[in-house]
Amino acid sequence: MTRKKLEGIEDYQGAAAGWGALKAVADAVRGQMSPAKETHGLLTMNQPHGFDCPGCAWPDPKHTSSFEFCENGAKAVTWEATAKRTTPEFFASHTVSELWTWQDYDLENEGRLTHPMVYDRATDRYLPISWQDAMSQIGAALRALPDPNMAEFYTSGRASNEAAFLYQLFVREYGTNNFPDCSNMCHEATSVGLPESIGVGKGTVTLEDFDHSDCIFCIGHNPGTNHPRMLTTLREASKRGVPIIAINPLRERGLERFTSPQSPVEMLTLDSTPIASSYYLVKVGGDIAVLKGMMKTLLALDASSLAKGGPGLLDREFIAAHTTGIEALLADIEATSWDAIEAASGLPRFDIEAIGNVYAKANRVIINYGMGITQHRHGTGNVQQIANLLMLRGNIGREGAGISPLRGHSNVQGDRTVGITEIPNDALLDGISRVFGFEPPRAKGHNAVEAVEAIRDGRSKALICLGGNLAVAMSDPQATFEAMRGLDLAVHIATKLNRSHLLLARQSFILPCLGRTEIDMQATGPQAVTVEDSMSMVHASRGGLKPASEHLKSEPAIIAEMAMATLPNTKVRWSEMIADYNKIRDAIEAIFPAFKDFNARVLHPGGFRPRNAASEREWLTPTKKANFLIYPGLEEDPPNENALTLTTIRSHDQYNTTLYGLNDRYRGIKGRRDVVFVNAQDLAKRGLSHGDIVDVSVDDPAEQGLSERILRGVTAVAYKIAEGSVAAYYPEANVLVALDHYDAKSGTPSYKSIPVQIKPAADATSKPN
Ligand SMILES: Nc1nc2c(c(=O)[nH]1)N[C@H]1C(S)=C(S)[C@@H](COP(=O)(O)OP(=O)(O)OC[C@H]3O[C@@H](n4cnc5c(=O)[nH]c(N)nc54)[C@H](O)[C@@H]3O)O[C@H]1N2
Ligand SMILES: Nc1nc2c(c(=O)[nH]1)N[C@H]1C(S)=C(S)[C@@H](COP(=O)(O)OP(=O)(O)OC[C@H]3O[C@@H](n4cnc5c(=O)[nH]c(N)nc54)[C@H](O)[C@@H]3O)O[C@H]1N2
Ligand SMILES: [Mo]
Repeated sequence: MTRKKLEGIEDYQGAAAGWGALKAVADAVRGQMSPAKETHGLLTMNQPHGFDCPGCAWPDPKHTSSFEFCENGAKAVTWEATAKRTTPEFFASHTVSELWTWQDYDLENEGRLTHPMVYDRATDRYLPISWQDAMSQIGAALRALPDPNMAEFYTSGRASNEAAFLYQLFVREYGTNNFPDCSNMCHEATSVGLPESIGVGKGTVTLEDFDHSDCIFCIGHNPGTNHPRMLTTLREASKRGVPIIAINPLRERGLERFTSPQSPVEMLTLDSTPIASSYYLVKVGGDIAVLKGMMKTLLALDASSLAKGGPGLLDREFIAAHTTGIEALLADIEATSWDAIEAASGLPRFDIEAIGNVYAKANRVIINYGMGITQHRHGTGNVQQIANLLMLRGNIGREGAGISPLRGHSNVQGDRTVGITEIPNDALLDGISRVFGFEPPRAKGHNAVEAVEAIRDGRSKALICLGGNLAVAMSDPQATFEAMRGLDLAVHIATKLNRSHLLLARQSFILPCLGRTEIDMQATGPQAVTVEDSMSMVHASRGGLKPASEHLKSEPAIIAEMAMATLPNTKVRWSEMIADYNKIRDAIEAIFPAFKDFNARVLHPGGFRPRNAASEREWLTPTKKANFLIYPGLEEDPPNENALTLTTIRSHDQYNTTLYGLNDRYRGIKGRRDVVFVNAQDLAKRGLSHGDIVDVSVDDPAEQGLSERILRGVTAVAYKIAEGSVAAYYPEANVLVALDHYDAKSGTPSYKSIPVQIKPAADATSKPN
């Protein structure tokens, strides 16, 4: 089929990374920083003595001798280490009402925040304020709330272990467990699902396991964009002939072919390494069906092996010694028909049997997964079916095998480890009470959706944000924005200006902090912080750049000052811990046994891995076994033949709500984001064609076509995407996600599964290109 030529939309022919990546970095660097800084910053990234890349949570190889080049890591660093500044003069010349009309990209592109600011209603501007005045006003406002549970304390996953630990300590001494965090919108289905299955809410593999694996699955994640350093690992495996199977509704270039910038030969010869050996375009939301189909195939192969007198294909020793629930699982798989599996997955039985065969033949399997699995109404069910599939062949807790959730933010996993959770366990609370001598609250707090609901309903009146852009990241901007404008107090600890800061409360503050790349100087000298990657390695991070402004404070220091200003009778010696972060780590060690000898072990280049019981086949579940768990049925929403299912995705030029630019190179999109990716058949069925301007609206039978949730005037792009599935960019598409559209078990918004209709744009004034 020849395609219409459209402005900014073409087919991308190259492999992932390669020269295009180098050029993209050069472009980003030119726009943001001075050359001397750039070289220093990039060269110390992910080195044993440098800073941890704020890009993603993929681990570093043990012996990092040369820095691993990564386009998107470099963009994250240049965006933070930019030479641009958002100063008091900037705020003086723009009212907040004016800034509200700016694009998100333009707000952050003003550069680093330099001064603490307070909103002034009379002039509709943010004005500079001293740290001391800001803190005493914030402390007074928090003390004035009738109940500490009327405040929400949000965390975004860049915060270090030290910052996150102090934050949870402050908030619990203040008296609440209201810890909405970005993890609630991300891997909560993992944090809730895996403890029930295997007793820990984290993955069980290490980077070394990839060297020993003989089969790797990539389900619902896009490593070329979101975990680019993973491509190096996948490339090695691919070169060893390991089958790599991608299950994804979109053809993603990073999963297909990769030119390694680490390989001079590939760069010079324009050669590339194929990544996925097979690629299956599952329907959005069809993963449970594929996983059950694979289990069905495995059980059939097992039965035929046994019938021929063979040993069978299930790991019966593992199942007997280590698990419960196998009978119920077998009954559920037995009762699931191939017709239903084909309908829900969009894949023919033949394909699923082929994947099941590869799985059954391999001895050491790793399954990686990301947001394509977790951000669904059945996200927890998805995660637990992955665990089931692995457990059937004993693929958990041995070398070269295991479950590998790819975490999002560079320290989102560590933040959880050191206590950022709305559902704290007794060990954590007893530890706090033993070490610090106050009684932390025991009642469950709010997750991210519950926090926004409480704010909307007026039950919560204060919002403190340790980083992030909660209002834009959250579903339902219509409801969320309005809710946040009803707050009494909003405090944002941030590096850059974003839309959440412009949703004004009665009192609003912006507190500028140091970034990862910068020197953190305290009374005893420059400090290091620690982070935990996707594979649970805890390691140190030391910034080397001069801070963006002399008025910046570190996140731990800001939290400590807020605590002292809020809690006059605090039991915690905040100043001592800020003077020397080793004391924060001592306190972490005193509460969490896994951090024994924290300060000594973190000095080890590459860090250390706190014990992961499931990796050693110790199951910290109530049954003391790993549990096979059932998800009834295959569908997450009632089937509706006319609706399409929309998933929301990240472009190659974005970090969550931060847009570095408007290109999405691997998907062939240039200079724009107003597109919806649709299968050509689905376009034809609706009488539409590539390039038509369409409205995407939520298919809500109750609203009978009167849905208020509409993404207007986007260009339909015919794309290699599973039939029945469509995709649009996050966060623009959040207008289509209702606040109550989430996984009932984990509260994770189902950003990846929204039933929609696509129709020619109502406003036909915008002509197709
Ligand atoms: N450069 C960069 N790096 C990042 C981020 C970033 O924004 N930019 N964000 C960070 C964060 S916080 C996170 S959580 C991670 C996110 O990393 P990913 O998990 O890769 O996130 P998404 O871009 O949302 O993409 C999910 C992938 O799942 C596919 N998908 C969508 N729906 C389904 C489905 O129903 N089933 C299956 N099998 N697949 C589906 C999409 O096609 C896409 O390829 O990346 C982190 N790293
Ligand atoms: N539709 C849809 N919605 C989604 C998703 C999706 O796939 N689809 N993904 C969800 C996911 S996985 C996540 S994790 C959330 C992300 O939600 P958040 O974590 O809240 O959002 P970010 O865009 O990462 O936050 C960017 C802001 O963080 C601040 N910042 C950057 N670095 C630092 C720092 O070092 N310190 C401090 N204090 N601030 C800093 C800057 O001010 C910047 O503007 O979005 C969720 N929303
Ligand atoms: Mo995330």
